[in-house]
Amino acid sequence: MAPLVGDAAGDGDVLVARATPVGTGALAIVRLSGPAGRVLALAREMAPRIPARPQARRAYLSPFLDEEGSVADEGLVLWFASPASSTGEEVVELQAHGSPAVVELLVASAVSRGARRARPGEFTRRALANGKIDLARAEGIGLLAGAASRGEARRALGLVRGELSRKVAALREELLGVLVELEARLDFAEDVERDGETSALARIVSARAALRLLASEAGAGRAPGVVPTVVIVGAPNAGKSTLFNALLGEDRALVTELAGTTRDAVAEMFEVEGERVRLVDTAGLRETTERLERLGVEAAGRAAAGADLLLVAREAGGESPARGDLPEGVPVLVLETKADLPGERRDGELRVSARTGEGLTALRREIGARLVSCLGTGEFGGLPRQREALLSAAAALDGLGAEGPAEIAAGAVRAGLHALGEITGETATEELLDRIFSTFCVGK
Ligand SMILES: Nc1nc2c(ncn2[C@@H]2O[C@H](COP(=O)(O)OP(=O)(O)OP(=O)(O)O)[C@@H](O)[C@H]2O)c(=O)[nH]1
Ligand SMILES: [Mg+2]
Repeated sequence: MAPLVGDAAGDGDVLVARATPVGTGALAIVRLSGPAGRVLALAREMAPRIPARPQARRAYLSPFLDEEGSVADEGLVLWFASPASSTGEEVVELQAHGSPAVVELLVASAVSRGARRARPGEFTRRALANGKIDLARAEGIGLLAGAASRGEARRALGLVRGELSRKVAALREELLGVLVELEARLDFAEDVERDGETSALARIVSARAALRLLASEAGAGRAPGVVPTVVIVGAPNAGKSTLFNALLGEDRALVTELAGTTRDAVAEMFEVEGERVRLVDTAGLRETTERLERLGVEAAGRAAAGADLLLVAREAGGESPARGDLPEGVPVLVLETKADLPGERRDGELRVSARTGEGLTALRREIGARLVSCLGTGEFGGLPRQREALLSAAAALDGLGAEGPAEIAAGAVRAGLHALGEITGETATEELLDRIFSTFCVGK
């Protein structure tokens, strides 16, 4: 069975849902989607001014009737004939006035006339089932709706526009070609030249490299809404909290001339180079017997261990934290703070003064550049699932040698194709689709 044509596409129900956000606004759109003929018939009961033979995509002004047939509102109606619609089915959109009460009346009116309230993501799922979009693009739509920064929006849009889908489709094509070649060799072993074998192997090796490259373009594969964490650490009084406040543009953390001011790890969201980042200020690292301060130092260690980037603040002429105080494996950017004060300079360190603002622009740029490795260099956002599928496709192709039998190579290529199909949807199971679409909102 083609896995995409599951119950979501085949139940024959007319779906109804609000397509615009909850709350008041100038307009609210109620959308209906379902089998050809049924949607129009139902919509004409609700909006009697729709002509019997409407023109697709033309706006008609009509009263909108509630369950009892009383006029609940008045607005524009658009009819989209199947398959030239967002879901591929027959679609009607009612543009009502943006009151939640009116929207509910209209949805209830549609339900009383035989429609069913759509489940989260169900419209998109039908679009997927009808081949209007592929799974990677559908996920992009979900991400774009929730994008909270320029960077997130850009990467989600990359998915929506098919940046990942196109590359995955090209790799699938290539692997299918290799499979044909390998299977020809299985069928007509004697006839195939030795050349054929090396060509299949070379193609597998380069497809594998392309898969790994694509995975790195996709970045660390963050779940939506999980933003990178940048943690400021350093000796007491190094100017960490002042820098934290300067980056945020507000006096969030306490600053005093006393060493050991900060105790709790203080976290705030901020945007750097168009990316949302969680910035954390921490207690100065030092040996101490004072109980509260020691708790603060321990909290600083925990925050540092979970960081995607550490900003190590060091006063000009001051001490850097000992290597042993910093967690292993977390990228470090050493900063010389209080650059407005005289002091011994060290080459190659970024100099900043939270007091005068010197170096802050360069620091923001540098943070942005360092985060690329976890956010991805590609023009699309790699979801964890997509990145894992790319890597498991690559892993399936690992370890094939020129001497190996063609059956094994063919099996590996099939496994690679299966993993890639989970990105674009060809091999996605109902269970996977359920999981993905359950994160969408109703009306999508
Ligand atoms: N001249 C100058 N003074 C600064 C600068 N940044 C911080 N200071 C001063 O240095 C002192 C310590 O600053 P904090 O930001 O509290 O230092 P901290 O690293 O957070 O200190 P702890 O929380 O105690 O670890 C304060 O008196 C600040 O005014 C700077 O860029 N230039
Ligand atoms: Mg502080």
